[in-house]
Amino acid sequence: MTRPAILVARAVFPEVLEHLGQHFDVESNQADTIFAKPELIARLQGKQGAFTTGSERIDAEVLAACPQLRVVANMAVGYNNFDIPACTAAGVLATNTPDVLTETTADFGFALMMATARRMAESEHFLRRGEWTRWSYDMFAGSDVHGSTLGILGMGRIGQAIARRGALGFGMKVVYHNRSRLPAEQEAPIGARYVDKATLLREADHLVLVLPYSAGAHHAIGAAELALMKPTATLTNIARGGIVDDAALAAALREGRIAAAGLDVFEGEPALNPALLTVPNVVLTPHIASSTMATRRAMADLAAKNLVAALTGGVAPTPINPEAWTKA
Ligand code: 8YV
Repeated sequence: MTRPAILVARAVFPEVLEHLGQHFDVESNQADTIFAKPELIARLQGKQGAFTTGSERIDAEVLAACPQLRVVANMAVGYNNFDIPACTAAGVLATNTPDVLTETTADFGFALMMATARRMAESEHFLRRGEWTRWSYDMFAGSDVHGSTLGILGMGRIGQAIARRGALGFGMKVVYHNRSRLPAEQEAPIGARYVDKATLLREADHLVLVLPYSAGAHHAIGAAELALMKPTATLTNIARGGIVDDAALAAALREGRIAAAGLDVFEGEPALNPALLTVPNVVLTPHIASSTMATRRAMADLAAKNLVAALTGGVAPTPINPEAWTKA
């Protein structure tokens, strides 16, 4: 029996490649080239499966050019690189990696929020430049995290994990906005209060964005939203580039309309809006919120598990569009 063929579109743990090799004919990319669309299409020819990351866009054009493709397994919880309706229409099962990265990503979101509130990057840069010559009473005075109001936009698994850290570890009051309100039994242990978006923006001392990207979430935080925030507030984005209007944010930071921002994701990343590099009150990290060795390995393992199950007659553990395969 011929084995299914798959493309692993980016470099991955060698152990995961080896595991995939037990089930599939694998074309790998350990050189980690990022394939432009024509090359991605060319490499997907004859492949039933693809192991992807956020850098591979699977859209109607790719699907039409690769009619033998049956499964696309993303090594990420977010899947805005997939056109899900197009995948479903093409009978292509799409999978992602929820749960395994929740706590790690929440740790990072909380750390980035704290680094932002306490001006860690800005003060470290000052020190490295050799500018620290004496103590002064208000040197890099930031704002407290403990006891303040934590605002969460997007109260999914990661949002709830950040809220738990804030409420239970730091005595923060939690306000949140989400498409739907949490059941009372999930709100109660962390004292989370559901508010409309404008109230969230007005009340938060530290606002953390954890919502998935969709066309509707594009520039969910722009100049008008930033204008509602307290001038002492911080904004942390660990969700997706494009949810924040980075140009509007850079202007707000420069003009002191909010105190500071922590950003792990950017519009058009890995390129950055150059204005963000010129404002001091922003902590910038290169999309690493899920990046611990254990969690990246768990994500890769889950993506591999999805491919193996789906292409060898099993049931993929974390499908996004299970209906893709149940339709006639
Ligand atoms: C990934 C992420 O590292 O899971 C997600 O949605 O944003 C990150 O954990 C990134 O998407 C690469 O696939």
